[in-house]
Amino acid sequence: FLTSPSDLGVVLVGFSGGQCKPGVDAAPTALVSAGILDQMRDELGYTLHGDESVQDYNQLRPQSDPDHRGMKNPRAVSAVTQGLSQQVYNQAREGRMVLTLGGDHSIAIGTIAGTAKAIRERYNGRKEIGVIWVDAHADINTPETSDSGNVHGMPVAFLTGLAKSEERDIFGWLEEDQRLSTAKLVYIGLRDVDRGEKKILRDNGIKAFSMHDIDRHGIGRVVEMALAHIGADTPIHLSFDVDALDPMWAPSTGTPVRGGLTLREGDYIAECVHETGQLVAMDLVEVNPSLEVAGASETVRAGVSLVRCALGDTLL
Ligand code: Z70
Ligand code: MN
Ligand code: MN
Ligand code: MN
Repeated sequence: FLTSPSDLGVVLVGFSGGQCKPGVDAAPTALVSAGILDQMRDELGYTLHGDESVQDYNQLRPQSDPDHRGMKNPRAVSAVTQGLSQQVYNQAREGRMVLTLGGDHSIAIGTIAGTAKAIRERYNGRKEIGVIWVDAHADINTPETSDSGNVHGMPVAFLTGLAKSEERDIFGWLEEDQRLSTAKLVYIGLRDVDRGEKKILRDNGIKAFSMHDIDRHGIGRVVEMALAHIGADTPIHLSFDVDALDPMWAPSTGTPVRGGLTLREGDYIAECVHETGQLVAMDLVEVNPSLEVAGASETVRAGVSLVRCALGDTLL
């Protein structure tokens, strides 16, 4: 595939403005301290690119940021994700795999916008990315359907154009070549989806595998069906919210929901995506080491494991 197999662009995003709980901005530092980048370099053999010091994106606050259409911190999240889209695009444009460590899931507005644009350019507009969104939540609220106003519950709506904005400084910067087709999106792990989101998923025929589907078919069949939906000729952006895992393995996250994936099921998804050879970018988000502190190191370890699996760690 047209991604240099050994070059990894690293983007570390200490940002928590897409939701209300502080601490998720400390995740990149915790993951790096746990050795995630050293392992990529020394064990998986990647050459790393990008700034390995964690950027404090919480500093990037506009002077005044009142709620807009119910969204909290709209200009801050918009500014951070706009910058990120350029940062990820710059890495992907060089043919590198891009690994982004968040941060809350609002940052995917930037990362996916960046990959979407780079891949369209790489294939002269003849190819689009597919996204595998592994999460307990669908994160597809529009500002109008959202009860919380937290933008981390809306990234997929903005990326697909289901939510649009005329305000340049509130996601109005998103252009057509940075967007994702609803047909090229698939969810795995859903179990806490708002009513308005269920209607959006239904009305747009979006492919989604809930925990119920995993119970019925097993993780093996579900991943097979998810990859079949994306298609073998499609570059994949894997956006992995650690809360897809059961709180038993990932307790330190903002919105834990019981009845989730086992760590092995999460790792298996990541391994299968790696095996396709189609992976071009991965996000790992919503690790919050300041919540359920006793389980923080376990949550960080789970995150490291997911990234290792997606980037090509093999069992044998
Ligand atoms: C809810 C909302 C959400 C993550 C919570 C929750 C969204 N649907 N996403 N935790 N990662 O606020 O829109
Ligand atoms: Mn999420
Ligand atoms: Mn989630
Ligand atoms: Mn490999």
